[in-house]
Amino acid sequence: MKKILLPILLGTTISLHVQAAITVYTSKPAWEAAVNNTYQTEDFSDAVLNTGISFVSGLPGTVSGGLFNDRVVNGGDQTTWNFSSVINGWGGNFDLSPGGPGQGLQMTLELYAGGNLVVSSVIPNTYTGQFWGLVSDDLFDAIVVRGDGLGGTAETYTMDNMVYAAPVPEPSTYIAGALLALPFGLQALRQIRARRRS
Ligand SMILES: [Ca+2]
Ligand SMILES: [Ca+2]
Repeated sequence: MKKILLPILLGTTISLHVQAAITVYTSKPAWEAAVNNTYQTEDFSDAVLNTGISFVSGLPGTVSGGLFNDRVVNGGDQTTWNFSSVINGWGGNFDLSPGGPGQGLQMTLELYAGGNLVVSSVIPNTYTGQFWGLVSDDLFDAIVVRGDGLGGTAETYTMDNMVYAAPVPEPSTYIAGALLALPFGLQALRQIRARRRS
């Protein structure tokens, strides 16, 4: 969740702090709302993936039965999903019951700007098809799925209806929108613009 602190001292001083963050959603409607209902879905109905997405898997993973099937191991086999253009949202319906509950799944974002971010929330090994998704303040173009350490020696799982979203609107629009949403926000924006012109 974007945290915006807006101390407004009678319109004379405006300080704005935006903290980078990853927000995890276990409700698909909430995730959809967070990406403004603008996203694409790969439903794995056949082995031909949507244009611009691909995966590299150690096992390797397969598309069969209308699902993506894979097995990952903490410190071993992992799966990397690559996107040809940057995204800020990703998710899917995960079933970790195949092979029994195992290590759980841990995600790492490979950031477009360089470096990576480990997502602190993992997909628990109790998932049997529920939605799990995230939205990141930092754009990314790949996501790595690894085994976590919840139990057992691996995690065999399926994923269906993988969703991914490109960032809209632009960050400057977020800030303007946040200002407008606050009392006196419109007045503050006008004062900023007036100050810029003077
Ligand atoms: Ca499917
Ligand atoms: Ca499993």
